[in-house]
Amino acid sequence: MRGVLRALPVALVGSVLGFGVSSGEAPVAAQPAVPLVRAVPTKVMPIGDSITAGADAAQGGYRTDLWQLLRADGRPVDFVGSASSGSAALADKDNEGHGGWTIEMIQGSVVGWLNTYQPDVVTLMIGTNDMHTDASSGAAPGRLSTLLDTIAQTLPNTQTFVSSIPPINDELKDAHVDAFNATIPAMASAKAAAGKKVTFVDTNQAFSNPFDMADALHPNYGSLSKAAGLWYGALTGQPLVRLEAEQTANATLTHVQTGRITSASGGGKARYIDFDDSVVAVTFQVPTAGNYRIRACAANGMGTNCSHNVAANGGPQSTAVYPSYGWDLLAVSAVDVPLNAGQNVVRFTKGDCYSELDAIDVSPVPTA
Ligand SMILES: [Ca+2]
Repeated sequence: MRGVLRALPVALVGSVLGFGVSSGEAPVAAQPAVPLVRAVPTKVMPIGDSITAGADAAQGGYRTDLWQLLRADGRPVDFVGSASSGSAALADKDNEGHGGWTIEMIQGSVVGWLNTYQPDVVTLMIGTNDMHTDASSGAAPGRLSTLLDTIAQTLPNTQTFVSSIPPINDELKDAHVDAFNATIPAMASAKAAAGKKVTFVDTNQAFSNPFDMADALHPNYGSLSKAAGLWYGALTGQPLVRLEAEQTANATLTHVQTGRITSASGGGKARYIDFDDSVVAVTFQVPTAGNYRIRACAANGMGTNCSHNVAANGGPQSTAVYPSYGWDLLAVSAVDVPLNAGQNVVRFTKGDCYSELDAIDVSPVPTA
């Protein structure tokens, strides 16, 4: 599987990270939709409903951490749209997320948006309100197909990434969600085969636990942070692997506390990394030696920049610096470290003041 953790026998320590690289598989040479280098910023238009507008603690949906991940690479990017929402963690708040909107409502406005803002990339996640309000949710795939065709006809060079939608905490409605989501991969493939720039992104997998939802319809911030990593992988061609800092399958915690925090990624964080001997030692395996990018996702409510010291395998110490966005939000800080083929231990220790480590996102250092 691409970019996901594989469960391992207990005898092996830590997780094995796969990054879509396997022997015999031809490398994909396509330029990422949001590249590292571009003369002008890549314009990204997030289109959707309240989940995209931001019904979570950060009021920015997946946009908050997608923005942070793209910026952590230094990618020139410009979110565009007629709406604006988000917290201090999201510097570029422009979007086309519209609370309560169905696919048909997006259809009614999308041509105007596209002509006005001329996005290079569209991220589209829509259909939850169709499942929630429409007894004929079976018509939703046809409407989504029409919407994708409209986008492709209006801006043929724009790359559209269409996502599955999150679950709904209602058995009947969630069955409709599953049926709707199941139609999207083949729909996207058929558009692509017809020369339209459409790619499927399965972000539904980020919302697999009951605590991933803030309410019946809306994912919470932590799970939207997971979804942001999936969007990032699609837009950059560089899949991330997320390792939850609080989970003992990933990390050995010394003089650190954990606890259930329902809004956090994975339902918890490594907290009170506040002593000289506090350590979060994240252990995992990578298939090949090289330089890897660790995106540390940490909460900082101290009102000033705080940091962790980060070192891989006892090597040189780097510093992950986190702006203060509050204890319920995350700041994403990238640190590049050399890793060995096989097992690695990346240690996080107390730096300036105090931050809570929620998760790390790992990939080889991107080159495009
Ligand atoms: Ca976590």
